Amino acid sequence: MSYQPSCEITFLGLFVVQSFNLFYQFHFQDWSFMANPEAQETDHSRNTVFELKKELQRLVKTILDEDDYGMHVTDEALRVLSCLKEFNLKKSHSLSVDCLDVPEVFRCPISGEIMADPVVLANGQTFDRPCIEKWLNEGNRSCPQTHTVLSHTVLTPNQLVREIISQWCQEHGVELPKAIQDIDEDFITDVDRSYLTSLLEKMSSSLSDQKEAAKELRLLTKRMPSFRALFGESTDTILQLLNPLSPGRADTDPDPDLQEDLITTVLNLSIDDNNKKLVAEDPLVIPLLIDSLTTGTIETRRNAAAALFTLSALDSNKLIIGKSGALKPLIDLLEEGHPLAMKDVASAIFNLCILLENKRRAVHAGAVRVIVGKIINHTLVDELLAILSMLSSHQIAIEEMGELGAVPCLLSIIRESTCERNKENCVAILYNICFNDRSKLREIGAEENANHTLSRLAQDGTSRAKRKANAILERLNKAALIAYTA
Ligand SMILES: *[C@@H]1O[C@H](CO)[C@@H](O)[C@H](O)[C@H]1NC(C)=O
Ligand SMILES: *[C@@H]1O[C@H](CO)[C@@H](O)[C@H](O)[C@H]1NC(C)=O
Ligand SMILES: CC(=O)N[C@H]1CO[C@H](CO)[C@@H](O)[C@@H]1O
Ligand SMILES: CC(=O)N[C@H]1CO[C@H](CO)[C@@H](O)[C@@H]1O
Repeated sequence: MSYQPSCEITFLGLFVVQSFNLFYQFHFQDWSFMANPEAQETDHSRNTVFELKKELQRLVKTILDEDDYGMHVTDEALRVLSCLKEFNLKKSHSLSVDCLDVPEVFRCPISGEIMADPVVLANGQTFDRPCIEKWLNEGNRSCPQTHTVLSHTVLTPNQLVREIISQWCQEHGVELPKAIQDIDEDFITDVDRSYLTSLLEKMSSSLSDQKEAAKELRLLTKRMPSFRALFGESTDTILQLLNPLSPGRADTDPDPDLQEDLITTVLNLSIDDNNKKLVAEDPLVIPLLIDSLTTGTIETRRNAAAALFTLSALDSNKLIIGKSGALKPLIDLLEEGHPLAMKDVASAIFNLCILLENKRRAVHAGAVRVIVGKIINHTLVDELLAILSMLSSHQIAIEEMGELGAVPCLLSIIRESTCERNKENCVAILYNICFNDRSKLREIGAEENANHTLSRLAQDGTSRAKRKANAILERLNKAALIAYTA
């Protein structure tokens, strides 16, 4: 197992999948456990048998060698034997799970069985759906595990845990228990649909009605993916939702709580892949989100940035968002440096700058000055180096970095950081800088002669880092700036 699910992951559910995409982009790593090499199944069961035999050997040795071996040792030996027998009998790749060390977190806390349909309860605990439904249907309104009273009884599928369990089962040649089919979905959506309609109608009503409905919509779109999907059914729903914030109505600033709830609802709507196009192409939405980067509570501003990040998953949306002028206010918000908002803002900038035109826009909006300043101040270094590395293919960006003293800063990160990805980004940026500016090449050469930073990286960096470091060293050598000893 290369991956252990944690409580945070189960709780954050779908949004985490989004963030993992980002993580993936920042780190350019293979999220290989999601790819399913089915061909390895036979190998896995062969490995399982091998493990069982080794385990048996260990147990038998204990029994033979030690006088006071405990009862549990013989029990374990019996269990392993019966597993081997089962495997032999079936000659199939499907072992019963009793034969394996199932990670505790895969088991439903109620039944103790592997979860076929993991769902998240209101307090963030994960259970198998049939078990927790039975519990709730019996009239219980508390969490079976923590005994906290539940604020509601909506169950949210935990896709990530389901994915991880299914992957584990494949790897171990275990058949995943079949999930009991969900209750009639049409019925749910019919009820939801009329509820949504009634909430949206309140958006044209009094301020207190609007506020109450917005709170409810924020909760529903946060907790129920089916509710998010409902918004995708018609273009009018978004329009109705944002009615209180629409430019015609706003002679005064919107109520800050109402604005926060509505913008957060837009964020959570946008998590649904099927909504991304619809939401971003509504002429009202992107300008409103951009506006919300500069007005309202910090939560509003942060969620507006997060919504822009989520929506920018589509290239066509990256274009719309960039064209609408989102980069300048995002960079201003980054510069402002509110710890709550920084990460979402950096994610949005990163995603948008994948598009060449947006890279240019970001550079013209002063991204380099802000980012280099933050990195020098040791703020959000990992994320910002990834952005800076992306921008460093732009001529003006390179010149600015030189002027801002990026070179000694990047070299010191290579010297001191323990993060390979950061070192790689630093050397990639230095590579672009030194091919552009001879005086900077000299600066790098002086550091190299004193500290051998690049030579060291060329020996034990990642393969991309080695390549870049060697290219710089070669150039330094040609320019007779260092005594090159490869
Ligand atoms: C860096 O930190 C110092 C001290 O906290 C602060 O005065 C300065 O404005 C910061 N610079 C940037 C670019 O954030
Ligand atoms: C070499 O590294 C030290 C820190 O280890 C640093 O203070 C010094 O400035 C570096 N030398 C040059 C020429 O950059
Ligand atoms: C209806 C009901 O109360 N069901 C269960 C609720 O939780 C208790 C334990 O806290 C169970 O004993 C009940 O069966
Ligand atoms: C507070 C809020 O409503 N925002 C939520 C939007 O949805 C994501 C994912 O479900 C949550 O993490 C946010 O808290």
